[in-house]
Formats: sequence, C-alpha cells, structure tokens
Amino acid sequence: VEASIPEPQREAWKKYAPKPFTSTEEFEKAAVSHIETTLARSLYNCDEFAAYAGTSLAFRDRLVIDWNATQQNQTFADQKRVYYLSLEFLMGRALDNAMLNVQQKEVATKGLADLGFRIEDVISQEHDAALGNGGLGRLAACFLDSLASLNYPAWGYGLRYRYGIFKQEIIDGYQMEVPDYWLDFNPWEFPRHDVTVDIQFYGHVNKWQDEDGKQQTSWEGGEIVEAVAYDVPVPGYATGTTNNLRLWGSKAASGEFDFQKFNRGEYESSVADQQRAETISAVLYPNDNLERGKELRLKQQYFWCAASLYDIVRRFKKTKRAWKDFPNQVAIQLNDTHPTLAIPELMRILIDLEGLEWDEAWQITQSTFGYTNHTVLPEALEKWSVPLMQHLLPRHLQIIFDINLIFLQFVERSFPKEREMLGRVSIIEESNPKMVRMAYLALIGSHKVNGVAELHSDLIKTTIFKDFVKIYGPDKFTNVTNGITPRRWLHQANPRLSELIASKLGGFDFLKDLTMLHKLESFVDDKEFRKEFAEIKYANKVRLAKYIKDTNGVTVDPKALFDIQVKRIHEYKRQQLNIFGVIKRYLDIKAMSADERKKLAPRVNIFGGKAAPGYWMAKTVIHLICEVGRIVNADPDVGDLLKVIFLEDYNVSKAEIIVPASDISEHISTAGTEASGTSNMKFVLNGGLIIGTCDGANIEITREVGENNIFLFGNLAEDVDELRHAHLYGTYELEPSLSHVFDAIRSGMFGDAGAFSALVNGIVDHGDYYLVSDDFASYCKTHEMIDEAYRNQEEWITKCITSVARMGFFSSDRCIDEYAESIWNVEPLAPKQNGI
Ligand code: GPQ
Repeated sequence: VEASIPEPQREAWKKYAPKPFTSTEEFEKAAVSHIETTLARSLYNCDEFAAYAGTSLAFRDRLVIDWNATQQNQTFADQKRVYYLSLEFLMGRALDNAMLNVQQKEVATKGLADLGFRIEDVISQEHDAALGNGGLGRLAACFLDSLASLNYPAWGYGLRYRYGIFKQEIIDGYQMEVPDYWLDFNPWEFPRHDVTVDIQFYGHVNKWQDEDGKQQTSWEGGEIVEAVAYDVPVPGYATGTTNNLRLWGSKAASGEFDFQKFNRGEYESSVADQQRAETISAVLYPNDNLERGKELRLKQQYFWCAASLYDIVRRFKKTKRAWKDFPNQVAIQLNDTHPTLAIPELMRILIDLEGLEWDEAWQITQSTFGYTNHTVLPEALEKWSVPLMQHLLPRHLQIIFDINLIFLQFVERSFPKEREMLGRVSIIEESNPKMVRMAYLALIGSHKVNGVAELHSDLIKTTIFKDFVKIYGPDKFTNVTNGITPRRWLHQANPRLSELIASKLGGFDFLKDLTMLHKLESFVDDKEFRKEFAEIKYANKVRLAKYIKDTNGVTVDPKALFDIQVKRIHEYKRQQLNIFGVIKRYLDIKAMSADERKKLAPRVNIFGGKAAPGYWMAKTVIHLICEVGRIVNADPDVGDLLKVIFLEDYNVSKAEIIVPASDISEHISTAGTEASGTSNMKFVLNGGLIIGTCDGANIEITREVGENNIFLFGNLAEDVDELRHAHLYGTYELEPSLSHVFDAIRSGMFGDAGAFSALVNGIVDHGDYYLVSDDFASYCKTHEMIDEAYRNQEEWITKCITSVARMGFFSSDRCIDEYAESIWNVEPLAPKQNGI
C-alpha cells in the first residue's frame, strides 16, 4: 500500500500509462524502438534474432499491460482463485502464441515484412521453454491457456529450471543428451527480486508448553535457501485476461551467515554455498512415468511447495479474512503427487505458525486441495524414504505420521473386522527402509481425486485406490478427461485449416467453443471444401517432407501415407511394436515380385521422442529404429515404398510441424497403461486418423468420432492380467510372424544383433510384459486395413473431415470448466478492459 502513487499524482500517471499498439505502423515503431534502445542494435546490425527480440519485446509490452490490469482486477474482485501446482510446464514457444492470442499476428506479419523479415523465420528464432517431460507438462501448459482464455482467476506455480529437458542428438544411431540452457535471452519472464521466500531444510523440532499450557511446536535450525519469483505472463485468447505463471528460482539466502563467512575470509566456501543453493532449481529431472527417489528431487519439491504456499497464504492474509474462509478463497490443484508436500506444509503453517487446532487445520487443508493422478504404473508412483524425510523435513514427517495415525484410527473404527486393510492403506509402507507413499497422502489430504480419462479413472478405483473407495465412498473420485488447447494445436500449428474452418463457420468463434466444429459435418460432401481440406493436408506433408530432407537428408514422397509415432520412448507405449511391424513390412516387400510391389501403397514411418537417459531398453528401441532406417532407406528394392525416419529432439515446436502432417498416427500402448494420451487428440483435430488400442482417451475418441473412423486393435485392459499370468506360467507361443521378424534381427540384418538381444529376449524369454506378441498379428492386420482404406482417397477424406467435426469434446476449455465446476468451485471473472 505504501508503494502506491498518492491520489493527486495519479492523473499524471494515467495520462502517460502505456497503450498497446493497434496498427502496423505502431507495431513497427515499438519493435524498432526496442531493437535500437533496449537491445542497442541498429539498422546495420539487425539479424533475425534481433528481429525476434524486438518483436517479442513489443508484444511483451502489450501482454504486460493486460497482465497488470488482470492482476489488479482480480485483486479488487477478491473472489476465489485457483492455483495450479505443477513441477512441469511444457510451454514451447511464446511469441507466435502471444501474437495469435491478442489477435495481432497479421499486424506483425506486415510490419516485419516492411522491415525486411519473414515472420516464420523470426518466430523460429525462439528457444522452446521446455520445462517438462511429456504429456503431464504439456497438459499443464494447455490448462494455463484455457484458464486465461476462459477468464478464470488462476495462477500457475512451478520451478524455474536453468536447464529444461535435455536436447536429444542422434549420433551414429544412438541418443546423446546435451544440456538445454535456455535462459540466455528470455524476454517472457520478469524477475521479482523483491518477491522472495526463505525456505528451510534439515534442522530439528522443538516441542514445549506455553504459559497457557498449550502444546507448541517449532522447526529450528538447519539451512535456509532463498526462493526468488520469476513471473511469466499467460495471455488468454481474444480476452483481456492475462494470468500469471510464477516460477521459483533458488539462490543462497542473503543473510548474516555468508556475510560472516565472507568477512572471515572464507570466500571460496561462501561461493560454494551459493552454488549449492542454486543447484536446487538447476535442472528438470528427465524421467517420464518413472520416479527414482533422489534427495535433490525431494528438495526441489519442498522448495517449490513451501515458496508457493507462503505466497498464497500471504495473499490470503492481506484480505484479513478468518482462516475458515481459506477454502472459499483458495483452490489448489496438485498435478500428480509431485506437490504433495504442500499438504503437510499447509498443516504446519496453520498449526505451528498460526496456532490453529489440528481438526480445524485439517478441515481447511482437505477442502483446499484436489489431486490429479496421471498413471497406474507402479514404477511411477512416488515413494520417499522415511529416513531421508526425517533428515530433510523433520517436522513434516511428524505431521505425516499424525495424519496417518488419525486416518488409520478412522479406518479401524469403520472396518473393525478388516485389520489387514490397515497395512495396505497406511501412508507408511512397512518396508526397509520405511517409505512414505505420496499418492495415499495426496488422496487423504484432498477433497477430490481425479483420473484423466474415463478408463483410467475407473482403473484407479479398482487397482491402486481400491481400498480408499471403500473407505471414503465413490464420490471422492471423479473423472476429468484431458483436453488440448485448440489455439496452439489448431490455429497456431495449422493456420490454413483454421482459416478454412472459419470460412465455413462464419469466423473464429469455434476456437473458444470447439463443439461448434460439428457444423463441419454438413460440408462433408461439399466438393470445394473437400478439395481444400485435402490440399491443406498435402501442403503440411510437403512442409514436413522438406523438414525431413533438411534434418535427416532423406527424400520422402509427400504422396505416401505418413505414419507417425511421436511421444516419449517407453516400453508401455510400445514403439517396439511399431518398429517390428515396419520390419515385417520390409521383409514382405523384399519377398514380393516387382508386379506385386507396384500394387503397394507407399509409406513413410516417422518416429520421434526422447528416452530417459538411464532407460536402456528405451535407448535400444531408438537404436533399432535408426538402424532399420539406415538399411531400409538405402535399399533399392524398396525405393519409395517404405521410408523409416527418426526425427531428432522431438519437442513442442517440432510437434507443431509434425502433427498437422500425419495421415495415421500411432497410440498403441498396452491396454490399461496409458492414462489418457493427449497427442491422439491433436492428430485427429488436425485431420489425421489414428491406429490405437482400447486405452486411455482413445476409447472416448472412438465414442465421439465413431468406430468407422478409427483403427482399433489388440487385447482389452480387462484381459491383460490373465495374459501376463499365462505367459509366465502357461504354455507360451510366440506369434509366428513376429518370430520371423526376430530371426531377421538376429541374422544381423540391422547391424550388430547383440545390441538388440535384451529387447528380443524380453519378449521371447521374459514374459512379454507389454503383450507385444499377443497384439502383433492384430496390429499388422489393422495396418493392412489402413493401406486398403487409404487407397480410397474419397472415403479417407470423408473419415478425416467427419472426425475433425466430432472433436469438440477434447478442448482443454471443456476440461477446465469441469474442474472449475466439480472440484474448484471457482467462477470466471470478466476482464475490466477487454483486450479487443
Ligand atoms: N504422464 Cl505419471 C506423463 O507425461 N508423465 C508422468 O510422469 C506421468 C504421466 C502422462 C500420461 O502418461 C498420459 O497418458 C497423460 O495423457 C498425461 O500424463 C496427461 O494426463
């Protein structure tokens, strides 16, 4: 309050407050001014990067104006806000998105042309903000876009990693990891050196009785690390709302401690302290669907949770409300179990620092949190060792024990005859060492738990959380099927398709209400529309073909069927099934006569995705794909009939080129393992069909687009357990056509056979856990059906258009409205001055 300009001077201030550019000329003026003064560059020294920087700074000004207005408006309105806590935000590039969301891309296109630049070249200068691994992080980014576009008062909270997900280089057919230092020039973040929080680690717990005989607890000693806020504006589409993403960076606390060290002449050790503190937010852990229990990771989690909660509580306390109102003002969503420490941290604040009684604190805490589960894979469920937590967070461990004790007493009272249940549902696993089961803590500390697609939300109730459904009843569990933002994944990635749709639907309103797409169905027989639709797909394939030529040096025919699988490499996602299918196709071609070959539909199989650096089997799969490509692409018998491409360093900005160019994409996880998948939605929205298993959101996509418009294959989730059991204990016969493929690999056809023995043996000798053999015949047969269907281009296009028209459900806007209504209980807040 002391910082605000006094009333009499506010007129002058308002007179000079900046206004956003609205014309080409004003944009050029802003960009040139930034290039000359902010960047100190000139007419004679302005390359594409400088043009990118100037353009970004011009748009940043525009965003900041809306952002300030939004924050003021939200503070003044003082209604309930939602806080989305996520260790990952896979944002990708910001400039193109900002230009489109504030609806000024045309202005920038013309302005940059005037100044001698092509806008695509300028956009491609930007480094992706790659603060995430895969689907979970990208979901968080789509949610931020929807929250702002729908005018929800919302903040994202995350970590400001200095290194995002590593850059992948393919060298001699092997993945190499290169650090992703992305902060050299980042105009999209605002360091808030005045917004800091001291975060405590280690130390010990003190308990005593105060004068009134009340039990008091405090956490003393240990070390302090400082959290500094970095704010990133998140513009909504066609609205004045620009929300905030607050990322915390770590640095050494600027206290007496290092000052004293410095004075004692311990310069080196004081610098070392500094670096140790900065290590906390240094790097994103590159594991997808896997947890490895590293101490630094736990430090990251607490650092971020504690800083975020301090910030949220500070904002709440300014309103001078009673604590019981906290859940009426604050909803916190936990993106997976990574932020679960926020639960004991809020309890600690309320009890130790604010003096509330346990029951009231617990009531507040449970009403505040919601927890989203993203996997049932056991290796991905977080557990932290009790000794580690005792050492790092002694007070939090006590609180967790107390939560557990009270919970188990409740379970015992409710189910007195089921004593064995206590061990199963305990937050503490009685192993050696004991472990804290974070998913149970998250569930117990939240009022709602949701899965991310219908099948997944059903599965969590019958598998990992079965006992908890009995304990709390089914209403604690709900489903919110994932979605994607149509702004980035249609309008930005596929501008021509977006234009075509707008021309038929009378404008771009469908970008805010994606269900409007259904009106496209009445154009499915419109000759002109079909022609343009097909032309756009072809142009997108030409663009990808050029990209493949530039990066891989391989010429591919854009008229061939483009078959794409891009996602993290994981055994459960079964890229191995895909490449075995490709090998079978290759062997079949080799065995054909020239005449038979002429009848074949040419294919390009495109792969992309990163393997976690320590995940050897996933790296082996990448190596096999590269080796198959090396042999197949050079085989004159094959020519254009088959090409196999591994695209290096798959990321968000590359997805924007790849996704619009697919005819078929592959979503072929072992049934019951892929919680939802979100790229399946992106591909169909862009006019591609999919081949998939009955898993995750594939099932709901099928329901929406119709069974005739999707290629499903493989065993069902309900049969997986039995099949696995049969592999291990019954008679197990390898699918003969797969055996044939393995013979080829073992013959050395794709280089050193020894390199692939673990991959093959896992299937032949070690139980085929992911059911590759069981699904192989059905998979290959379905690909034959795809060949057949693709031959009839007219019917194919009908399927594509029909599918696009039926994808309205998969907007992340629908998804966010569901969270708001059924979990958060928050209302949108119309912006004061509209951005348009
Ligand atoms: N997901 Cl647990 C990740 O991307 N990383 C993870 O560590 C975990 C889940 C994905 C999940 O595999 C996909 O099926 C989902 O579509 C996605 O989260 C978003 O919910």
